[in-house]
Amino acid sequence: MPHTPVAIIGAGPAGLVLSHLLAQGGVESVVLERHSREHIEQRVRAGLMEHGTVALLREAGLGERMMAAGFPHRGTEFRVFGDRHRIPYSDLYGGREMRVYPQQELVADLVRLRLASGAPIVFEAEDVTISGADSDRPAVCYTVDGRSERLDCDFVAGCDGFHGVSRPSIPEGVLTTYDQRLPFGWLGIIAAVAPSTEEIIYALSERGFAGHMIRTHEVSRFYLQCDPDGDIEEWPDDRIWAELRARLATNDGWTLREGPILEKSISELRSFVVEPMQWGRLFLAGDAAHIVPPTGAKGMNLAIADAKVLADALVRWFRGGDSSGLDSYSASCLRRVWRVQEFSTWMSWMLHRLPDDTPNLEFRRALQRAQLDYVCSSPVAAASFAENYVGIEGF
Ligand code: RFL
Repeated sequence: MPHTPVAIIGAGPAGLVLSHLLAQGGVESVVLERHSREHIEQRVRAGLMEHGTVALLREAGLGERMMAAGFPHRGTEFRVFGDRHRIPYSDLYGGREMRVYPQQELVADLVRLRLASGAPIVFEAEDVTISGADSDRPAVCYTVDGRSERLDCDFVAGCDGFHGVSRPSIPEGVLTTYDQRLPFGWLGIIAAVAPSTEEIIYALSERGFAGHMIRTHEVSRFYLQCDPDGDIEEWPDDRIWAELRARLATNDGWTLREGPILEKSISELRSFVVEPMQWGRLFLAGDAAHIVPPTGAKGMNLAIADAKVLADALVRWFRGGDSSGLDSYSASCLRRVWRVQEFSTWMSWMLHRLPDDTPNLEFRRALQRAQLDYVCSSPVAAASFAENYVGIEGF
């Protein structure tokens, strides 16, 4: 029966970074991925990396292409009813900068480096099941090319995202679940057009939120607040551009570049956390354990941070049987997760048009304007935003 120290389910940022850090600590692993290599290397998602994420990837020798092809990001713009306010977050937080680098590029780098080192990734692994996670002999079964396989292991890392199999394989009653849906949706588009800005724009207008994110010199990402239960068919391309123009309009003549829309989809803004992020020898990391509203651009960063904590803990266990890192894994990660949940929720409420059925609507809108005024005018408030946005050191 094949055996591996750590079976990793999922080749997203969490699973791949974990596999590399384990290998560097002398611990072998097998990564099982449901999709093909092509699929995961083209799946467009996040793009903004915290200062700490960049440092971690560089220290691990995984950041060469990220440094060559990505670009630095040091400030962000809050566009409030047409008025522009730049938050120089890097200057406000000790010069720490973020980096723009598309998630699928990072995934491609991590896959290439892992395969080049001769370490296995099983793509198109179907029907993955976990057994014995509450014993000291877990196993993972799966099917590939029509063959049934079984992998015995010492630990299972559930890095298979929000819709994976790891979390649902934990018996009912073990986990406490927190699940909150915000009353906002995001229509996200990818357009084949150079960015109209050098720094990310978060805009609030009478018509709702609009975001202009940056990906590459040729491709840009935009978001529009919409009904989370809305139908994408209601959003033809010309309506999307008209709405972006209206919501991003400034009082000083800024113009928006437009281009062909390559992809569009609607997603909800949701907070989800399970506690603890572990059951027996099954450890959850990344979106498998938590998702955050995308406003703060934190999902991928949290996934990589979990992978680092888990890798350090497993390496200590395999080197000398020290289980202290595994015992504290969940609590260490959850401290950061809850900080990010609070920040992303705060940012979401501050930047979206409140729904008409919000209780005490006019009062809440007045509070929202006061909050935006504070963040845009007080260096102390802006510094707090900067610390959270860049990623708080030590959390
Ligand atoms: P991932 O990236 O979802 O990777 C999980 C991997 O597990 C595989 N998998 C399975 N493999 C084997 N067996 C199974 N049964 C499996 N089930 C699933 C999947 O195919 C996948 O390869 O999770 P991970 O590693 O935890 O990383 C988390 C991040 O990907 C996520 O937090 C962010 O992408 C969230 N997110 C964004 N975050 C940002 O910070 N900024 C953004 O702009 C941003 N945009 C997004 C996003 C997530 C999106 N999704 C999930 C719909 C845009 C989108 C569209």
